[in-house]
Amino acid sequence: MSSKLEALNRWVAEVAALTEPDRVHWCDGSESENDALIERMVAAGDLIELNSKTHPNCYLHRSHPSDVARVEHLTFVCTSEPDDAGPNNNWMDPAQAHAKIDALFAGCMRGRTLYVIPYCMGPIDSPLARCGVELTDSAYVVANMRLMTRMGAAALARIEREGTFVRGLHSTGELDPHKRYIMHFPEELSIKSIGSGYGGNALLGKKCHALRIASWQARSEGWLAEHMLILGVQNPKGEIFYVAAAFPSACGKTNLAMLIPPESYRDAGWKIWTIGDDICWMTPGADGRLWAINPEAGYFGVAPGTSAKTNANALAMLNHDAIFTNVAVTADDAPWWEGLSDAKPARDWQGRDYSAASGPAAHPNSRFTVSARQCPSWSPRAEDAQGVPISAIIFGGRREHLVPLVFEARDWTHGVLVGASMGSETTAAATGAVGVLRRDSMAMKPFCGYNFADYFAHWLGIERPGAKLPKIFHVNWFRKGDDGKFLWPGFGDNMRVLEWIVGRCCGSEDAVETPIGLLPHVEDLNLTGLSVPASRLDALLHIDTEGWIAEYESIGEYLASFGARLPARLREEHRRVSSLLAADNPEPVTAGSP
Ligand code: GTP
Ligand code: SPV
Ligand code: MN
Repeated sequence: MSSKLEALNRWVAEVAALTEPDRVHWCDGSESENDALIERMVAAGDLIELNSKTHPNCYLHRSHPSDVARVEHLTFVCTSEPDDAGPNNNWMDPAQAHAKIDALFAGCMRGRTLYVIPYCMGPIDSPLARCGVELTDSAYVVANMRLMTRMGAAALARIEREGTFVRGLHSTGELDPHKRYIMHFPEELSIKSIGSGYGGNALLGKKCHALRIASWQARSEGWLAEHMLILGVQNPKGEIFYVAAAFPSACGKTNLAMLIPPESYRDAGWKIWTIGDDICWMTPGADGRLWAINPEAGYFGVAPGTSAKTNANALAMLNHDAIFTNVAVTADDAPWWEGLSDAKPARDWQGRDYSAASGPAAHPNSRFTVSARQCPSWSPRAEDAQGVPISAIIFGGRREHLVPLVFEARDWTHGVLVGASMGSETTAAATGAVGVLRRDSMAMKPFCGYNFADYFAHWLGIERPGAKLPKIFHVNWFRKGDDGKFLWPGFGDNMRVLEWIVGRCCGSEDAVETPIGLLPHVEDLNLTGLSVPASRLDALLHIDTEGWIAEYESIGEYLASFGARLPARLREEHRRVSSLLAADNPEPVTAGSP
């Protein structure tokens, strides 16, 4: 097979000449194609069939133990000018990068099949959607791309019509961490990834295309490509407010996107609708509002911690037609992970007999892949070609200390500063140390395909005459008390914070001004049915002025690291909040004091 688009045929031929596969397979996305692929993977041991009674059409994949997460240190943005990639990215000269990675691609598909995967990010008929083609030698990638994107014949037809597409070349190579690179060429709208078969390293439609390349395109075309979930909050009057939220990897997007409100809320008629759990593309509409689509068609979600108590919607969609990666299994071949249930794991994520001595049964970054439509709270608006209008943007991270449960930015400029200043303790979603506080602006540190200084300027520039922009908030579900335990119950109870946020958007909720932004009074939060002592609620909303002064000093140093390219407006906004904090300090530190 081939396509009607000569440019595509030529590229596939070039890649085949370089990588020397035994055969080339053009994916049509059909069920029969998927069935055949799964059958072959099961025969080869790449997939393990799970219990077909409790989990029909569910499979387990065990990735190489050295290939279990994104690799930020091996991820590059290759622009002609190093400053266009910025201090937030690893940079390599494009010609040098091509030479280095092409040497690894040479002959790497001998004995393998080269799969051609045409895919569409976003509803297939949406003007906001964009297409790509991934060439890969991994059948596991094909099966995942089929769930995560609109993949196959319809996407190919659109690509042939439009004539343009993002080019992604992927090979698992030798799965050798020393021969692993994830390279982006935004000026050429292309991606080359070798040496990993895992998640965002290998499913190129996701972080590589829909965030790194798309963020670059979005800047030049006047829209935003963000690491955000999208949900709809339906109130008892039946009105639905759409909210987008950016939290870093493994900080709660999937869980918030599928939230089940507490009983008292459900009884009153509240409901949460899920549009997306990881990526949001937002475009200013003719009415001045931001209109958002979820470019993905499935979820690649964190398994550990997912339970009937924390995320019943996720659990409900995982009992059929799902792929599990690096989870444990029980004696009767059901998937298992820490936090799921009291059942006992029989084999761990590496297939070894489970022993508590060899660490967690499921890898901390083990994941499930499943079609979005299987989610009980899936919103049909996820297929709306125009997207949904966004009323509020929420930033948030994992902060054990200092950062209150919720606050609201004064205006768009302040909101951009709040997003740019985000900090979060690192998680297992990327290789490296876990629990280390780092700046992760807009949760895009690993995903922005260009200089953060220019990205902040682009965000500020979204505010134009006539714009009706969403209000911006910051949340922290992860503040801990002196006992080292989370102060806030989180999960379904986050609804209480969402209600305040939506209320602020329509002017029905009160707030108190502080130097860092607007906070609810404890009594502004609906706490019906919640048994959290008043002292803990006070702690959750407490502002430690001295701690915030230190935080703003550290934010100032971070912003200064972007040099002269940092927008002056952001620097001024930082100065404005810093002086409010200084004025608020009950015991200002005077020079020369002991
Ligand atoms: P990526 O897919 O990596 O982008 O992650 P994500 O942002 O979608 O995170 P996810 O919702 O999968 O949550 C990651 C981990 O945080 C899981 O183990 C959750 O159980 C836990 N988590 C999510 N929400 C909350 C919360 O409100 N409180 C607490 N304490 N933990 C939470
Ligand atoms: C993340 O790390 O933010 C993810 C998982 O969503 S991955 O697709 O591996 O990037
Ligand atoms: Mn993510």
